[in-house]
This record gives sequence, C-alpha cells and structure tokens, in this order.
Amino acid sequence: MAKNRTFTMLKPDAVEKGHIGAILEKISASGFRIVAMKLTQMTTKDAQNFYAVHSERPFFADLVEYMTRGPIVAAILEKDNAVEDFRTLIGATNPADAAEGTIRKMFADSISENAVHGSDSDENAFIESAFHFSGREMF
Ligand code: RTP
Ligand code: MG
Repeated sequence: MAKNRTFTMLKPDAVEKGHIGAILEKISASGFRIVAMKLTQMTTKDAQNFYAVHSERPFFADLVEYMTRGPIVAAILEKDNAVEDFRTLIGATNPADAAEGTIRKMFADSISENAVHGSDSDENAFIESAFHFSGREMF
C-alpha cells in the first residue's frame, strides 16, 4: 500500500486534561510519522470553515464553541493507508461506541467532546492540512 497522509487535531478537551503526551505516544507507537505539528487555537471563523459541512446540524454552535475554547494540537501524519488506519485508531465518533484500545475510548468522555479529529478522505486530509500548515512547516 502507498504511503499517504492524514490530518489530526488533539481537541481542546484532550489538551485541557493533559493528554497530549499519551495520545502522541499512541500515535507514534501505531506507526505514524509526524510530518507537521503545532499548538494553536482556532478562531470562530476557523472552526465554522473547518466544520462547514456540519453547519446545518443542531450541534454546530456547540461544536464551534468547543473547538475554539482553548488550544489544540494540529498535526499531519504519514503512514501506509494513513486516513483509514487513523480513523480505526481513533475509534467511533461516540466514545461509548468506540472499540477498546482506541484513542476515543481511552481519552474521550462524550460524542461532542471526543478528544481527537481524523480526516475522512485523502482529499479532506489535503484541504485540512493546507488550512493549518504552510509548505515550509511540513517535513
Ligand atoms: P471529526 O470530524 O472531528 O474527526 O469527527 P467524526 O468524523 O468522527 O464525526 P463528525 O460526524 O464529522 O462530527 C464532527 C464532530 O462534531 C461533534 N459532534 N457532536 N452532539 C453530537 O451529536 C455531535 N455529533 C458530532 C464531535 O466533536 C464530532 O467529532
Ligand atoms: Mg468528521
């Protein structure tokens, strides 16, 4: 399988709870190489744009509030089959449904505050990476 890239955010709840190190350890141990990474905070506009696909959903305002309330860790990760394998590693959107050993099962408390984001396609991984990083920040 070809090496490709995905985009992730350790969301504000994960950062607030001090889980950055443990989650990055799990990501590295699962074979992902860090291509880019930074601590940053999304503005309201950033979050509205990033999650624009959900703008009509009832949880949209809460999602934007949550994603902007504190810093996140944004990162680009590389591995064979990165997008699909990372979605498997993070587990279901609702941690109550996530498989044992997944990041959301281990570190998230609710469907709305679920610790981590993972791109859902190669195309979105590219768009989301470009949203957060310039070419000179990718290694
Ligand atoms: P993500 O985009 O953050 O990786 O999450 P996902 O694909 O697993 O889930 P998605 O359907 O794209 O939802 C985006 C984020 O919105 C919040 N959410 N809240 N209260 C709710 O019912 C609800 N549903 C979704 C979560 O933070 C979810 O990750
Ligand atoms: Mg999604």
